Amino acid sequence: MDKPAILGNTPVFDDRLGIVSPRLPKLEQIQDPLSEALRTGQLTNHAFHVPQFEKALSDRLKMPNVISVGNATLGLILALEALNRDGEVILPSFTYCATAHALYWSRHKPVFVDILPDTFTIDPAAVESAITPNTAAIMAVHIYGHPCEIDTLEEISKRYGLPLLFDSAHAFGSQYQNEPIGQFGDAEIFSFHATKVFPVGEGGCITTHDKNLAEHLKLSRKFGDPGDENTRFPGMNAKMQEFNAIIGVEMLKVVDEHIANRHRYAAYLIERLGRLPGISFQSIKPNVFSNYQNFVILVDEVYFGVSRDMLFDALLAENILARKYFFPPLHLHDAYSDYRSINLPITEFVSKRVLCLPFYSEMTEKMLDKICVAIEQVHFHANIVREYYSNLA
Ligand code: T4K
Repeated sequence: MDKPAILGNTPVFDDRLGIVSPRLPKLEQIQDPLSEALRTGQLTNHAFHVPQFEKALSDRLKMPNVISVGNATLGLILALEALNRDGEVILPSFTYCATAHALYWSRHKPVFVDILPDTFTIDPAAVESAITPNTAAIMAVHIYGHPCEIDTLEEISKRYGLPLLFDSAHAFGSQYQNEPIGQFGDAEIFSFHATKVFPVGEGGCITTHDKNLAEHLKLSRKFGDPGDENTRFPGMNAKMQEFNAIIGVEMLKVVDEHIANRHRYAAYLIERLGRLPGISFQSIKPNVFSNYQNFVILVDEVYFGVSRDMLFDALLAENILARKYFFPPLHLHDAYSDYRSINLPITEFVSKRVLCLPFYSEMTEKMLDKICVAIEQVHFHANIVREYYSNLA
């Protein structure tokens, strides 16, 4: 087997392979509505395409209330504010910073808890142990598109009378027990960021069964103004733009095909990389359907031969830009330095080993093969790669 590029060989890819590569509509598919928006100057304030997109989302998610927002971070803040409850919110530390930062902006205090070792989603037992009289809500995250243990979380939320929110930023198109993600808890918040399975640029939406909550959210994303210029409360500007909704309407037509592709690519990678000692994967539970927002491997240095960080560098030398989502976990970020000493052993174990590989809605077999070859080469020459590292030290 060839030596890896980090030892001086030619990289497997000539050009840099990024972690994501959004598959967007072709210009001709959106030319008419785009031209119309440009001609009329109707660019925002829910003119035409945003309501049309919301209706299409509502049909797709089988949810009566879908409230589009400018991005998921704003959606999280609005949903947390709308609870109108002070205090602590229980959430995982193994997530993107936006989940916790939203608590800062809604003036809640984060309580970070551990995750499950197989799916990396929040551990319901840890949630229950963290509940105190100060708890205001639970915020769970469908990490990498894998739904949380929703039944157990909903049961806990009911038993303690606590609102349950889902950060569903990763999970558009995922399902739990054959029902679309978006149907659960008090509200779910999706991201349509360029890096997501369902990309529109910047964008997101909140889904809820609660009509009153939906009405409040519709007001709060638009300054608190129902349209008579008498604001009912100090809302913010969290509106989606028409351009993003135009893209969204087209993306909805292809998202299932994209997710089906991702399943095929994931099966290929699991079959091939699963042969390597020390490489394991996020478990996908039988009662869920993941959209495979990310494809992640866990690297066990003892069996694979090199650490996750060495593999990351070695892949970079091959022109493969993997990402360490989510390392460090949030309780080890400077922004949350008060939490540095909390004990989250599974979170720390996973985040030290996890590596997200480039993973797109459209990939060629050659691309997938080359990613595997790059990883296989590093494993095969692990001793020399380690030696290379110790010479650097
Ligand atoms: N909750 C969770 C659990 C989340 O993961 C996120 C966001 C949120 C909430 C908040 O959602 P939004 O408010 O964003 O709707 C990225 C994204 O910016 C962020 O949306 C995402 N999670 C997070 C996991 O990843 P970075 O800092 O890794 O992005 P960046 O700029 O390094 O881009 C990654 C790759 O994507 C690059 O290789 C290039 C490619 N890319 C990027 C952009 C911006 C494109 O191809 N097109 C683009 O427009 O954070």
